[in-house]
Amino acid sequence: MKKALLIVDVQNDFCPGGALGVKEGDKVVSVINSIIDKFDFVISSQDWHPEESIHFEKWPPHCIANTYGADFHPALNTEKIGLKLQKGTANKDDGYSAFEATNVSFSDFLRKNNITNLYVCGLATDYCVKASALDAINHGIHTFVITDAIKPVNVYPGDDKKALDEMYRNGCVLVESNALEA
Ligand code: VGL
Ligand code: ZN
Repeated sequence: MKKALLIVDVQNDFCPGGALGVKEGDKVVSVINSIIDKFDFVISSQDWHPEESIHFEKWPPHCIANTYGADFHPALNTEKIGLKLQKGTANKDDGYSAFEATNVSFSDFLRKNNITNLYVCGLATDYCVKASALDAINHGIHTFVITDAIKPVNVYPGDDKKALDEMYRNGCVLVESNALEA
């Protein structure tokens, strides 16, 4: 039994002032930094879009590969990250889920490293956190969502509550960071 932390899309463009800034998106950083030592593995995902994508028919352009907007928030402790996933790299899909990473197979990594428990945090609750958590459940992983280490886009008010509900109904365990064991 190994446990891994998945840090979803804690990137400049999803933080206040960014191209798709999430309200208080930067607030997850200190929470994530405070729990990062509690896991056998730390994995990040990054939205890593081409300049042109059907994704940008729904969203303002953001997280273009190899730009400042696609970088991690500068205060995020990235030292422990052992696997960096890049997703949304094609121009014909959204690539919301970390399991859609194209640079490496996330599911192979989980299997090869006997990772049975995955703790999901980051941005945004109602898109990439949700898609990644639901995919993890579908891969038979015990999936936990750290509720004080996520923030929503909330295109429609209440999308965050709906997303948490959907994750819970599908078997995700909702936990707070202060309840995590060492
Ligand atoms: C995301 C909207 C568009 C996310 C990515 O990381 O949740 N949301 N692209
Ligand atoms: Zn995106």
